[in-house]
Amino acid sequence: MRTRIPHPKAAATATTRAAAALAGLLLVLTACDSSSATDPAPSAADAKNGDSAPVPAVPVPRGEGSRVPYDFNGDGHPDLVINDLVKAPEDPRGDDAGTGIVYGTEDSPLDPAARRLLNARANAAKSGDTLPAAFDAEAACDLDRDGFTDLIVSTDPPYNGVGAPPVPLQILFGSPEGLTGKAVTVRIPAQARFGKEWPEHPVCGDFDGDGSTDLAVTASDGRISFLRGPFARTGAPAGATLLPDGTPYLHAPEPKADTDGDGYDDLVATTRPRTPGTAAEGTLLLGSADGPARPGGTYTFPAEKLPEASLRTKDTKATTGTTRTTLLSHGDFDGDKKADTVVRTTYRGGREDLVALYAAGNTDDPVLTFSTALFLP
Ligand SMILES: [Ca+2]
Ligand SMILES: [Ca+2]
Ligand SMILES: [Ca+2]
Ligand SMILES: [Ca+2]
Repeated sequence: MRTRIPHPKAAATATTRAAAALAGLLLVLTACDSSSATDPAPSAADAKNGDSAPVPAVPVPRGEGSRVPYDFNGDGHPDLVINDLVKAPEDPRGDDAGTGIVYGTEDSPLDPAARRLLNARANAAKSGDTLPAAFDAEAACDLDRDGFTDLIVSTDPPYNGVGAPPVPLQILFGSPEGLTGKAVTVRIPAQARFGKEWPEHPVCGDFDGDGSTDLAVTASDGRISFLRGPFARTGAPAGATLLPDGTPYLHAPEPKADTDGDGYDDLVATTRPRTPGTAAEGTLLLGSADGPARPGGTYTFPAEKLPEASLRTKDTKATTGTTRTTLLSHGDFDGDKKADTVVRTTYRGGREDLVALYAAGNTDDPVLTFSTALFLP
Protein backbone atom coordinates (compact mmCIF):
# COMPACT_ATOMS: atom_id res chain seq x y z
CA MET A 1 0.00 0.00 0.00
CA ARG A 2 1.35 3.34 -1.03
CA THR A 3 0.47 6.72 0.35
CA ARG A 4 0.63 9.39 -2.29
CA ILE A 5 2.43 12.49 -1.14
CA PRO A 6 0.92 15.37 -3.12
CA HIS A 7 3.77 17.84 -2.59
CA PRO A 8 7.21 16.32 -3.07
CA LYS A 9 8.87 19.47 -1.76
CA ALA A 10 7.31 19.06 1.66
CA ALA A 11 10.57 18.27 3.41
CA ALA A 12 8.91 18.51 6.78
CA THR A 13 6.60 15.68 5.79
CA ALA A 14 9.55 13.55 4.75
CA THR A 15 11.35 14.25 8.00
CA THR A 16 8.26 13.44 10.01
CA ARG A 17 7.79 10.20 8.15
CA ALA A 18 11.43 9.22 8.63
CA ALA A 19 11.22 10.13 12.30
CA ALA A 20 8.09 8.02 12.63
CA ALA A 21 9.86 5.15 10.91
CA LEU A 22 12.83 5.46 13.25
CA ALA A 23 10.53 5.61 16.25
CA GLY A 24 8.85 2.43 14.97
CA LEU A 25 12.21 0.76 14.61
CA LEU A 26 13.26 1.75 18.11
CA LEU A 27 9.97 0.52 19.51
CA VAL A 28 10.36 -2.86 17.87
CA LEU A 29 13.93 -3.21 19.03
CA THR A 30 13.04 -2.17 22.54
CA ALA A 31 10.24 -4.72 22.63
CA CYS A 32 12.63 -7.36 21.38
CA ASP A 33 15.34 -6.52 23.88
CA SER A 34 12.96 -6.41 26.85
CA SER A 35 12.11 -10.07 26.28
CA SER A 36 15.44 -10.98 27.82
CA ALA A 37 15.79 -9.75 31.37
CA THR A 38 19.56 -10.25 31.42
CA ASP A 39 20.24 -8.02 28.39
CA PRO A 40 21.51 -4.54 29.13
CA ALA A 41 19.30 -1.62 28.19
CA PRO A 42 19.28 -0.94 24.45
CA SER A 43 21.99 1.49 23.42
CA ALA A 44 22.41 3.56 20.28
CA ALA A 45 24.61 0.77 18.94
CA ASP A 46 21.75 -1.70 19.34
CA ALA A 47 19.22 0.58 17.75
CA LYS A 48 21.12 0.82 14.47
CA ASN A 49 21.14 -2.92 14.01
CA GLY A 50 18.15 -4.20 12.11
CA ASP A 51 19.24 -7.80 12.13
CA SER A 52 16.91 -9.11 14.80
CA ALA A 53 13.68 -7.19 14.46
CA PRO A 54 11.00 -6.81 11.82
CA VAL A 55 11.02 -3.34 10.31
CA PRO A 56 7.63 -2.16 9.03
CA ALA A 57 7.79 -0.77 5.49
CA VAL A 58 7.31 2.95 4.90
CA PRO A 59 6.56 4.74 1.61
CA VAL A 60 9.54 5.42 -0.64
CA PRO A 61 10.28 9.17 -0.39
CA ARG A 62 9.29 11.00 -3.56
CA GLY A 63 12.09 12.65 -5.52
CA GLU A 64 12.22 15.19 -8.31
CA GLY A 65 15.20 13.83 -10.21
CA SER A 66 18.94 13.98 -9.59
CA ARG A 67 22.22 13.10 -11.18
CA VAL A 68 23.27 10.85 -8.30
CA PRO A 69 24.15 7.30 -9.40
CA TYR A 70 21.75 4.56 -8.27
CA ASP A 71 19.07 7.10 -7.36
CA PHE A 72 15.94 5.34 -8.55
CA ASN A 73 13.50 7.79 -6.94
CA GLY A 74 15.56 10.88 -7.78
CA ASP A 75 15.68 12.31 -4.26
CA GLY A 76 19.45 12.83 -4.31
CA HIS A 77 20.20 9.82 -2.10
CA PRO A 78 21.66 6.67 -3.67
CA ASP A 79 19.71 3.46 -3.25
CA LEU A 80 20.89 -0.13 -2.86
CA VAL A 81 20.17 -3.12 -5.11
CA ILE A 82 20.33 -6.59 -3.55
CA ASN A 83 20.04 -9.48 -5.99
CA ASP A 84 20.34 -12.36 -3.54
CA LEU A 85 17.85 -12.46 -0.70
CA VAL A 86 17.52 -15.07 2.01
CA LYS A 87 14.70 -17.54 1.53
CA ALA A 88 11.87 -18.31 3.85
CA PRO A 89 12.94 -20.74 6.62
CA GLU A 90 10.15 -23.13 5.63
CA ASP A 91 11.28 -23.14 1.98
CA PRO A 92 15.10 -22.98 1.92
CA ARG A 93 15.30 -24.42 -1.62
CA GLY A 94 12.45 -22.37 -2.99
CA ASP A 95 12.53 -19.94 -5.89
CA ASP A 96 14.33 -16.64 -5.58
CA ALA A 97 12.19 -14.11 -3.81
CA GLY A 98 13.33 -11.47 -6.29
CA THR A 99 15.50 -8.38 -6.16
CA GLY A 100 15.41 -6.09 -3.15
CA ILE A 101 15.78 -2.32 -3.30
CA VAL A 102 16.58 -0.38 -0.13
CA TYR A 103 16.25 3.38 -0.50
CA GLY A 104 18.48 6.00 1.07
CA THR A 105 16.60 8.81 2.77
CA GLU A 106 17.16 12.25 4.23
CA ASP A 107 17.67 10.75 7.68
CA SER A 108 19.35 7.44 6.99
CA PRO A 109 22.05 6.58 4.43
CA LEU A 110 20.00 3.45 3.81
CA ASP A 111 16.58 2.98 5.35
CA PRO A 112 15.59 -0.72 5.55
CA ALA A 113 12.01 0.46 6.09
CA ALA A 114 11.99 2.23 2.71
CA ARG A 115 12.27 -0.96 0.71
CA ARG A 116 10.61 -2.60 -2.28
CA LEU A 117 10.73 -6.12 -3.67
CA LEU A 118 10.98 -6.54 -7.44
CA ASN A 119 10.26 -9.81 -9.20
CA ALA A 120 9.32 -11.23 -12.58
CA ARG A 121 5.65 -11.70 -11.72
CA ALA A 122 5.16 -8.08 -10.73
CA ASN A 123 7.72 -6.26 -12.83
CA ALA A 124 8.84 -8.23 -15.90
CA ALA A 125 7.65 -7.67 -19.45
CA LYS A 126 6.13 -10.75 -21.10
CA SER A 127 7.86 -12.44 -24.00
CA GLY A 128 4.90 -13.22 -26.25
CA ASP A 129 2.45 -14.71 -23.77
CA THR A 130 5.09 -15.93 -21.38
CA LEU A 131 6.17 -14.21 -18.21
CA PRO A 132 9.83 -14.90 -17.45
CA ALA A 133 10.71 -16.47 -14.09
CA ALA A 134 14.11 -14.83 -13.63
CA PHE A 135 14.52 -11.14 -12.86
CA ASP A 136 18.08 -10.31 -11.83
CA ALA A 137 19.54 -6.82 -11.63
CA GLU A 138 22.53 -6.39 -13.94
CA ALA A 139 23.29 -2.68 -14.11
CA ALA A 140 21.77 0.69 -13.23
CA CYS A 141 22.02 4.09 -14.90
CA ASP A 142 19.75 6.82 -16.23
CA LEU A 143 19.10 5.62 -19.77
CA ASP A 144 16.35 8.08 -20.71
CA ARG A 145 17.94 11.14 -19.06
CA ASP A 146 14.97 12.02 -16.86
CA GLY A 147 16.96 12.20 -13.60
CA PHE A 148 15.73 8.85 -12.28
CA THR A 149 18.16 5.93 -12.41
CA ASP A 150 16.85 2.96 -14.38
CA LEU A 151 17.51 -0.70 -13.63
CA ILE A 152 18.66 -3.12 -16.32
CA VAL A 153 17.67 -6.69 -15.48
CA SER A 154 18.18 -10.08 -17.11
CA THR A 155 15.25 -12.44 -17.54
CA ASP A 156 14.76 -15.89 -19.10
CA PRO A 157 12.32 -15.64 -22.02
CA PRO A 158 11.48 -18.89 -23.87
CA TYR A 159 13.55 -19.73 -26.98
CA ASN A 160 12.75 -22.48 -29.46
CA GLY A 161 16.25 -22.50 -30.97
CA VAL A 162 15.14 -20.99 -34.28
CA GLY A 163 16.89 -17.79 -35.32
CA ALA A 164 18.51 -15.41 -32.88
CA PRO A 165 17.40 -15.82 -29.27
CA PRO A 166 15.05 -13.21 -27.82
CA VAL A 167 16.68 -10.34 -25.91
CA PRO A 168 16.57 -11.31 -22.22
CA LEU A 169 17.44 -7.81 -21.01
CA GLN A 170 14.74 -5.49 -19.74
CA ILE A 171 14.70 -1.93 -18.40
CA LEU A 172 12.67 -0.95 -15.35
CA PHE A 173 12.54 2.84 -15.45
CA GLY A 174 13.01 4.91 -12.31
CA SER A 175 10.36 7.43 -11.24
CA PRO A 176 9.52 9.84 -8.38
CA GLU A 177 8.29 6.73 -6.54
CA GLY A 178 11.37 4.70 -7.38
CA LEU A 179 11.31 1.45 -9.33
CA THR A 180 7.71 0.39 -9.86
CA GLY A 181 5.51 -1.03 -12.62
CA LYS A 182 6.47 -3.08 -15.64
CA ALA A 183 9.82 -3.26 -17.37
CA VAL A 184 10.28 -3.07 -21.14
CA THR A 185 12.53 -5.29 -23.25
CA VAL A 186 15.74 -3.70 -24.53
CA ARG A 187 15.44 -3.32 -28.29
CA ILE A 188 18.61 -4.35 -30.07
CA PRO A 189 18.34 -3.44 -33.76
CA ALA A 190 19.27 -6.23 -36.21
CA GLN A 191 22.42 -4.43 -37.36
CA ALA A 192 23.78 -4.53 -33.81
CA ARG A 193 23.08 -8.23 -33.23
CA PHE A 194 25.37 -11.11 -34.08
CA GLY A 195 25.11 -14.88 -33.79
CA LYS A 196 22.95 -17.08 -31.61
CA GLU A 197 24.27 -16.28 -28.17
CA TRP A 198 22.02 -14.47 -25.76
CA PRO A 199 22.74 -10.74 -25.41
CA GLU A 200 24.11 -10.48 -21.88
CA HIS A 201 26.29 -8.56 -19.41
CA PRO A 202 25.02 -5.03 -20.04
CA VAL A 203 27.41 -2.27 -18.97
CA CYS A 204 26.36 1.36 -18.61
CA GLY A 205 28.61 4.21 -19.70
CA ASP A 206 28.81 7.22 -21.93
CA PHE A 207 31.16 5.45 -24.28
CA ASP A 208 30.78 7.95 -27.13
CA GLY A 209 31.07 10.98 -24.86
CA ASP A 210 27.89 12.73 -26.05
CA GLY A 211 26.42 13.15 -22.56
CA SER A 212 23.85 10.35 -22.85
CA THR A 213 24.41 7.04 -21.10
CA ASP A 214 24.85 4.12 -23.48
CA LEU A 215 24.76 0.34 -23.04
CA ALA A 216 27.33 -2.22 -24.15
CA VAL A 217 26.03 -5.79 -24.40
CA THR A 218 27.72 -9.04 -25.44
CA ALA A 219 27.04 -10.65 -28.82
CA SER A 220 28.35 -13.93 -30.26
CA ASP A 221 31.98 -14.44 -31.24
CA GLY A 222 33.32 -11.65 -29.08
CA ARG A 223 31.28 -8.90 -30.70
CA ILE A 224 29.74 -6.07 -28.72
CA SER A 225 26.30 -4.60 -29.31
CA PHE A 226 26.88 -0.89 -28.69
CA LEU A 227 23.56 0.79 -27.94
CA ARG A 228 23.66 4.57 -27.89
CA GLY A 229 21.59 6.57 -25.44
CA PRO A 230 19.30 8.15 -24.75
CA PHE A 231 16.87 5.24 -24.70
CA ALA A 232 13.17 5.68 -25.44
CA ARG A 233 10.55 4.38 -23.01
CA THR A 234 9.97 1.59 -25.52
CA GLY A 235 13.45 0.25 -24.73
CA ALA A 236 14.86 1.43 -28.08
CA PRO A 237 18.32 3.05 -28.17
CA ALA A 238 19.01 6.24 -30.13
CA GLY A 239 21.41 4.28 -32.33
CA ALA A 240 23.19 0.94 -32.44
CA THR A 241 26.27 -0.63 -33.99
CA LEU A 242 28.24 -3.86 -33.71
CA LEU A 243 31.81 -3.55 -32.42
CA PRO A 244 34.68 -6.10 -32.55
CA ASP A 245 37.24 -7.03 -29.87
CA GLY A 246 34.85 -8.03 -27.11
CA THR A 247 34.81 -11.22 -25.03
CA PRO A 248 32.03 -13.23 -23.39
CA TYR A 249 32.03 -10.90 -20.33
CA LEU A 250 31.92 -7.13 -20.10
CA HIS A 251 32.47 -4.88 -17.08
CA ALA A 252 32.85 -1.23 -16.18
CA PRO A 253 36.33 -0.20 -15.02
CA GLU A 254 36.49 0.65 -11.30
CA PRO A 255 36.25 3.01 -9.60
CA LYS A 256 36.23 5.43 -12.55
CA ALA A 257 34.45 4.43 -15.74
CA ASP A 258 36.65 6.85 -17.71
CA THR A 259 40.09 5.42 -16.98
CA ASP A 260 42.13 7.96 -18.97
CA GLY A 261 39.97 11.01 -18.30
CA ASP A 262 39.37 11.82 -21.96
CA GLY A 263 35.61 12.24 -21.53
CA TYR A 264 34.72 8.86 -22.99
CA ASP A 265 33.79 6.06 -20.61
CA ASP A 266 35.75 2.86 -21.11
CA LEU A 267 34.88 -0.84 -21.02
CA VAL A 268 36.68 -3.96 -19.77
CA ALA A 269 36.30 -7.28 -21.60
CA THR A 270 37.17 -10.50 -19.76
CA THR A 271 37.11 -14.15 -20.78
CA ARG A 272 35.75 -15.30 -17.44
CA PRO A 273 32.98 -14.02 -15.17
CA ARG A 274 34.11 -11.79 -12.32
CA THR A 275 32.70 -11.30 -8.85
CA PRO A 276 32.84 -7.68 -7.61
CA GLY A 277 35.72 -7.15 -5.18
CA THR A 278 37.81 -9.99 -6.59
CA ALA A 279 40.92 -9.79 -8.76
CA ALA A 280 40.58 -10.24 -12.50
CA GLU A 281 42.41 -9.41 -15.66
CA GLY A 282 40.89 -8.23 -18.89
CA THR A 283 41.32 -6.05 -21.92
CA LEU A 284 40.54 -2.37 -21.82
CA LEU A 285 38.41 -0.99 -24.63
CA LEU A 286 38.63 2.78 -24.67
CA GLY A 287 35.61 4.91 -25.41
CA SER A 288 35.59 7.08 -28.53
CA ALA A 289 33.15 8.83 -30.85
CA ASP A 290 32.51 5.34 -32.28
CA GLY A 291 31.97 3.75 -28.87
CA PRO A 292 34.21 1.44 -26.81
CA ALA A 293 36.34 0.41 -29.77
CA ARG A 294 39.94 1.58 -29.21
CA PRO A 295 42.32 -1.05 -27.77
CA GLY A 296 43.65 0.10 -24.38
CA GLY A 297 45.84 -2.84 -23.34
CA THR A 298 45.57 -5.04 -20.29
CA TYR A 299 43.33 -4.01 -17.41
CA THR A 300 43.57 -5.41 -13.90
CA PHE A 301 40.85 -5.39 -11.28
CA PRO A 302 42.62 -5.52 -7.91
CA ALA A 303 41.36 -7.82 -5.17
CA GLU A 304 39.73 -6.06 -2.26
CA LYS A 305 39.75 -7.02 1.39
CA LEU A 306 36.10 -6.88 2.35
CA PRO A 307 34.86 -6.33 5.89
CA GLU A 308 32.27 -8.86 7.10
CA ALA A 309 28.74 -8.11 8.17
CA SER A 310 28.93 -9.71 11.61
CA LEU A 311 25.84 -11.25 13.15
CA ARG A 312 25.20 -10.12 16.70
CA THR A 313 23.80 -13.37 17.88
CA LYS A 314 24.36 -15.84 20.66
CA ASP A 315 23.54 -18.65 18.25
CA THR A 316 26.97 -20.20 17.73
CA LYS A 317 25.67 -22.53 15.03
CA ALA A 318 25.13 -19.50 12.82
CA THR A 319 28.43 -17.83 13.54
CA THR A 320 30.79 -20.81 13.48
CA GLY A 321 29.69 -22.27 10.13
CA THR A 322 30.93 -21.22 6.71
CA THR A 323 30.35 -17.59 5.95
CA ARG A 324 30.57 -15.83 2.61
CA THR A 325 30.92 -12.10 2.12
CA THR A 326 30.13 -10.32 -1.15
CA LEU A 327 30.49 -6.69 -2.15
CA LEU A 328 27.14 -5.03 -2.88
CA SER A 329 28.12 -1.42 -3.49
CA HIS A 330 30.76 1.26 -3.24
CA GLY A 331 28.27 4.15 -3.46
CA ASP A 332 28.45 7.33 -1.40
CA PHE A 333 25.51 6.70 0.91
CA ASP A 334 26.32 9.28 3.61
CA GLY A 335 26.99 12.10 1.17
CA ASP A 336 30.59 12.93 2.14
CA LYS A 337 31.78 12.34 -1.46
CA LYS A 338 33.75 9.26 -0.38
CA ALA A 339 32.97 5.73 -1.44
CA ASP A 340 31.32 3.70 1.32
CA THR A 341 31.28 -0.08 1.35
CA VAL A 342 28.16 -2.22 1.52
CA VAL A 343 28.67 -5.97 1.96
CA ARG A 344 26.42 -8.96 2.47
CA THR A 345 27.59 -11.89 4.57
CA THR A 346 25.69 -15.16 4.45
CA TYR A 347 25.56 -17.70 7.25
CA ARG A 348 24.39 -21.32 7.45
CA GLY A 349 24.80 -21.95 3.74
CA GLY A 350 22.83 -18.84 2.84
CA ARG A 351 19.87 -19.41 5.15
CA GLU A 352 20.74 -16.30 7.15
CA ASP A 353 22.42 -13.11 6.13
CA LEU A 354 23.36 -9.63 7.16
CA VAL A 355 23.96 -6.55 5.05
CA ALA A 356 26.32 -3.94 6.52
CA LEU A 357 27.10 -0.40 5.43
CA TYR A 358 30.59 0.80 6.36
CA ALA A 359 31.46 4.49 5.96
CA ALA A 360 34.64 5.32 4.03
CA GLY A 361 37.72 4.73 6.17
CA ASN A 362 35.98 2.72 8.88
CA THR A 363 35.62 -1.00 8.29
CA ASP A 364 35.41 -1.82 12.00
CA ASP A 365 32.07 -0.41 12.99
CA PRO A 366 29.18 -0.49 10.52
CA VAL A 367 26.85 2.52 10.20
CA LEU A 368 23.90 0.16 9.95
CA THR A 369 23.07 -3.48 9.38
CA PHE A 370 19.97 -5.40 8.36
CA SER A 371 19.01 -8.85 7.14
CA THR A 372 17.41 -9.33 3.73
CA ALA A 373 14.88 -11.48 5.58
CA LEU A 374 12.92 -8.24 5.88
CA PHE A 375 11.93 -8.74 2.22
CA LEU A 376 10.17 -12.01 3.10
CA PRO A 377 6.38 -11.72 3.02
CA1 LIG B 1 17.16 7.68 -3.86
CA1 LIG C 1 15.61 7.26 -16.09
CA1 LIG D 1 26.57 8.33 -25.11
CA1 LIG E 1 38.16 7.17 -21.56
